[in-house]
Amino acid sequence: MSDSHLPFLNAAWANPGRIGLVSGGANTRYCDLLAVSERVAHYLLRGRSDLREARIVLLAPPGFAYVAAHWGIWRAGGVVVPLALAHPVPELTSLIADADPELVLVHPYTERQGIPAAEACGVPWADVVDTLMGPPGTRLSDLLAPMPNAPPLPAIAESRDAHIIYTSGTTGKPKGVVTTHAATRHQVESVARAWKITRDDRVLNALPLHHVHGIVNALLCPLWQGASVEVLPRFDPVAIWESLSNLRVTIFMGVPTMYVRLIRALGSMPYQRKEVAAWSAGDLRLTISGSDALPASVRERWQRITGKDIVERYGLTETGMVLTNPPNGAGVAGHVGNPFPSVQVRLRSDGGGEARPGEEGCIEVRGPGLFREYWRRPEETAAAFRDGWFDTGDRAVRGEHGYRILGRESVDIIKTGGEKVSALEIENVLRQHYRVTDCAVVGIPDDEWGEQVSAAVVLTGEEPATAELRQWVKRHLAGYKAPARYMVVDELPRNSMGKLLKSQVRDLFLQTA
Ligand code: MCA
Ligand code: AMP
Repeated sequence: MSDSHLPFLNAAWANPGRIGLVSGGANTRYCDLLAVSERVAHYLLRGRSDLREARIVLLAPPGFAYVAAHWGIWRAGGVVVPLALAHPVPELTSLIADADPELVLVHPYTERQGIPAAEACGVPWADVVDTLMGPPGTRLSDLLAPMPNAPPLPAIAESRDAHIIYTSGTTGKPKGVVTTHAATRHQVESVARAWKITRDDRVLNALPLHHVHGIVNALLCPLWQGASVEVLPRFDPVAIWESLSNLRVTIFMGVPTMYVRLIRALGSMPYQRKEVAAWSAGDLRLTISGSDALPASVRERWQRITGKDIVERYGLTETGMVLTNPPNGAGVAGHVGNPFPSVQVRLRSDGGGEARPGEEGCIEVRGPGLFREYWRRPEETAAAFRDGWFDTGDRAVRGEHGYRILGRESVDIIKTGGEKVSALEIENVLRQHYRVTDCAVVGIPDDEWGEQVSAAVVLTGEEPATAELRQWVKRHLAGYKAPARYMVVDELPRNSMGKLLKSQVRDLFLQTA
């Protein structure tokens, strides 16, 4: 086998016989991941020596095929563009057009939406299982056979791009966040150092694999250390409790909604299974929550049930991980602790200078793990930085227990189930419905989802159309973006200049809750 000199492979080369991945009940050794990803790389190269940062869209559920394809794209010199399984065809088409890839890798599970979207963009597609893993019935031993005449894989400079990960912003359409191999390595090393992740760890990953949380923290970081990762194809609380009960899992990472669901699922289990499950969760070395604020009540309930603390941390797609409570459980509820190694954080006060301890400000971040640019958006990239510091748009205050997140500067950014959603993107889709003459989308606090996407609409015609509106949005955007709550109003609150007053729209929902 040839070595493509990427540091993320070092642990794989050093631990060939160890289990790297557990998926679908099958254990995969590091040497098997290396062998299959090498085949993937040669398939993608088709005789070329280097993909030279060509983008390859990866639209596959978490599992062996996803990981082999991810490694293969990197080893061939390509940029991985992971897209969400939840996107319907129009949204996928728009993301694929934006990424401008040379190939879309679909999977039997994603073909229905992936193929029409790729074809609408005129981009070739391939089935990651049939084409790269061999037709049904192909034996693993064939895939793992040496490729004696294969040319060497390219050497990849760390300054080259590794990922484009899409995230929503205040400007409507999602933006592609471009991260280099060097930045990804810094993100991984920073997480591994802060949480002391070693090859003896076993991480249970039930996160979607199109976000930094699922990809960098819960997949690449453990694989980089030579640890093993069990990936689940989707979040299923019962399957998670089973994995925790049956396997020697040491680390679990999730968004707050997942902990709410896990606690609820435990409540409906038979008594004996409940005891085993709670006992296994208490056996975890590390339980991490991030991507949204962890309610103190959820943390307390988890602690009561399992006897173990949830460690809360804070991060962004553009920066990787930024702040964390100590992994020994010494964090204080409502706080997200202090900066990760090699990450610099400061609070910009409303007056413009640096905020003093106890004074509110906007979080700014600097460090080697930051993204390089928003894909093909130079103006938005420039606007995101102030004197070399990235402006997160999140407000916080710093005290003796570290940072406490207070909320976001923009009312147009909503976090629901750990997913960042742009109110403007949803409003644009709602406005295209023939019954909608005006609308305002806001996030309303919710115990399960953090915030629930909610829409106030002005409609033409007599009959209410809210079920129809939800279907309309789901035809165009991922289901989690479709407002769950609607309010039909005669007009929306606006100031004398005609500007929409979103805080008043939120109040309308809160008054009717
Ligand atoms: C799904 N539904 C929702 C939401 N999501 N309704 C309201 N709000 C939502 N957020 C609806 C669906 O439309 C569907 O309705 C029904 O609920 C079930 O949908 P399903 O997709 O099956 O839900 P789920 O699988 O239970 O998903 C919940 C989830 C998921 C597991 C919490 O949202 C999730 O995986 N979240 C994690 C996201 C994440 O990894 N974020 C990290 C990004 P219907 O039946 O009517 O169709 S942030 C990041 O990476 C930074 C770096 C960081 O700090 O971590
Ligand atoms: P994303 O753009 O999807 O990467 O989401 C990043 C955003 O998630 C941040 O800007 C915060 O608003 C939010 N976030 C992440 N972690 C936390 C946390 N622990 N508490 C509150 N908000 C968080």
